[in-house]
Amino acid sequence: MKENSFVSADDIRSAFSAAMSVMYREEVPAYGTLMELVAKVNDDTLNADPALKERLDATDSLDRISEERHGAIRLGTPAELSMMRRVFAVMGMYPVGYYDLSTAGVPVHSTAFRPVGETALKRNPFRVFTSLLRLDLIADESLRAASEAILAERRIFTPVAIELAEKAERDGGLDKADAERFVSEVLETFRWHDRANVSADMYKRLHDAHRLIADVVSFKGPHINHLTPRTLDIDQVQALMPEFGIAPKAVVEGPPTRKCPILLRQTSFKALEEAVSFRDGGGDWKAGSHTARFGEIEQRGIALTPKGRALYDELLEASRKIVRPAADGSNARDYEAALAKAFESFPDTWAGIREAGLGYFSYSLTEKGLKTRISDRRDINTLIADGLVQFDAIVYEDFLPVSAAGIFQSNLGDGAQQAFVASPNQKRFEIDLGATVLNEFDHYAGIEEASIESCLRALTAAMA
Ligand code: OOG
Ligand code: NI
Repeated sequence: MKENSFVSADDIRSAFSAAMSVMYREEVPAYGTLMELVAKVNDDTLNADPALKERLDATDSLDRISEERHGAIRLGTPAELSMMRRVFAVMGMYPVGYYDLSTAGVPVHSTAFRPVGETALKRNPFRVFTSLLRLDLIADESLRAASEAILAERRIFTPVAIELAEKAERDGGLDKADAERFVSEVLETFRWHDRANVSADMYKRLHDAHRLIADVVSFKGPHINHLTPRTLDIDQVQALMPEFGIAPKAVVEGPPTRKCPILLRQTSFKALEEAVSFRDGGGDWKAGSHTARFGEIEQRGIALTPKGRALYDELLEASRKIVRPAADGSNARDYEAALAKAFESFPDTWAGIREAGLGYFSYSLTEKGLKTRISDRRDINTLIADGLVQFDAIVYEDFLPVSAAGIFQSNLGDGAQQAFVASPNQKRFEIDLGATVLNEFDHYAGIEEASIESCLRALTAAMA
């Protein structure tokens, strides 16, 4: 049989994230400035720490260290969400995790489309945090109906993008020419449109109901609202943003600075007010503005077990009971201090985290283990004590609802926060998505178990 000439999903995703980066830097110049700052801080960090450089060189692609790790979009209808799932699948991105943001005053629920296997993540970890607007949380019935009608009219995918996604599903992939066309057609969905779909009056009604509703309903498509490169020193980028002429959000979301990083820390520059125009009847346009797009940075640490995550949630909440970060940054120092204090009870050595069962680790054979054979299956702690097996943290590849809410909030304006009745509805989300989402905890546990199993298999195998 003839070898197929399909481009790998990983390569399509890489091309897509690179194209998106170029487009977004053109659309939002402040994002280009953030990228420069991140590259500088990453360089400085690596130069100051040769051991870190060596370690990253062995495990990551150093030359791509400052590239985008994620972006985010907000969709309006179930049909958009399920088509988006099919489009992302062509790029090897699958829905992982369910995030309910209604508790945090944002009328959406979300998943993250991301590569799943280790090879795919290494090749290019780009993911897209994807939210679906929940009109069911909007009290005003007439506004809800009007929003539904407006959304029902729009087509966020080009016909060619849909056609190529269908072709990829049918044939099992895309050849080079189709893959290139696919990337450029799909990019159209994420493009900014400065001409709104609605009148200024309608925009105001939507905006008064919730800024996020205005952002989703008023435009032709789900413009990418931020991209997020990886930084090796998030505190340093946060501190330097003002010097580079960009305004950081008040505080870094997530855990405090630690020796052994856990989960995910992220911060952003505040969304920019941009000129848009509204339909003004008879083909005329009326000038106005809209605030939605920003730039973010992230730094990742170890994936936590349910026990570790519960401790994280508990400590985060405890610190926020002492100081709730104000949007204007006025109590940022106090918040950082309260957070650091609360997290003193979270072990800060890899061995401590492992022994307490708080994090997921990947196990491998030591030099001694490689030269040793055993006749019995020992438990993992014994193998470590015997010096046969070592462990490395598994990196958290997902998101955090409290942090995501903080990112949403600081970019929806610092004004009044709205309260919704908490109403997670993963079932509904999955019906709309047309698939179930992967449970991130099961996934990390699976990686950990597989690594233990492979150590045991090697150790108990017959000597060659
Ligand atoms: C998404 C915010 C969530 C993150 O990094 O937690 C997010 C949005 O503003 O649409 O991207
Ligand atoms: Ni983000």
